[in-house]
Amino acid sequence: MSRLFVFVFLNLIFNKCYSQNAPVNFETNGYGAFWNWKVFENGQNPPLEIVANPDTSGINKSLTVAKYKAQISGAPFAGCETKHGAGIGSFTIDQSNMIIRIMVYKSVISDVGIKLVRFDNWSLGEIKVANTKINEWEQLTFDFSSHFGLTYDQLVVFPDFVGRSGENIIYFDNIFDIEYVAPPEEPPAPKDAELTLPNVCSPNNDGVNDYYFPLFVNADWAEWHIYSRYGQKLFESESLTDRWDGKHFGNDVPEGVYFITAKCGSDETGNIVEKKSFIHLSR
Ligand SMILES: [Ca+2]
Ligand SMILES: [Ca+2]
Repeated sequence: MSRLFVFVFLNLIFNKCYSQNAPVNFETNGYGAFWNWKVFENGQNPPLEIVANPDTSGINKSLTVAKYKAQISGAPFAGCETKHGAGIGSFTIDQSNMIIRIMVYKSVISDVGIKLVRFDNWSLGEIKVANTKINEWEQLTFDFSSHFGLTYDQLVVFPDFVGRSGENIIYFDNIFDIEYVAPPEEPPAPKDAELTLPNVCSPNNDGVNDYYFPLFVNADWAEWHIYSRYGQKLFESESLTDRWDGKHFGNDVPEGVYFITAKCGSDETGNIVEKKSFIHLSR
């Protein structure tokens, strides 16, 4: 055996024994899915199952998660635990891991407990935090800063720390993971400009159709002209908000048919819409 090989081998052993195997994400290539989890104080103690994520639409989009069936006959402190020295490994609480996170998906609001246990079964007891949401993934945070410097080799999870009136299914995942930060929301896709040309105008001050104006939607610019049936330009505008009052040089134009040509566009999408229409003007 070469020295290098011995060195690498010992290094592997060392890292295996004295490091924290985290995050516990129950993925095929991650940690937790193939550990020897023991369920306790939970009636017949149905085993912890590793199942497909029941809801990938929320903050936990991973493939697999742990499923715990808290039994009606189980104690409030029913839970599951890793084997001493295996699974989670052996680790010391320091700055990097003193805030412990877990994601849970529950159908009821109840405490979740996390307990860390030393090789000789000594422990400071669990810290409990209740979920605030039901039927969606939520990340819970446990402050273990008062455990600073302590070394543990067992992880215990109490998924539903409460007296219960029925079986509660609890999914959990991503223990000892980093804080979940929601990705920034995507800005809405820009929309094309739209143009509608009404075909009536009745400038008689009765409050109905007294002004003529094209209807612009999502437009950044516009250009529109109104002509008489003889081709005389009576009104022109480069505004999205102008209105024609049916006058030309201050005088009412006669009733009859007029023409409008209009175009508008969106700077964001680059589209341009161009339309022509009749206007039936009456008073
Ligand atoms: Ca997972
Ligand atoms: Ca009118």
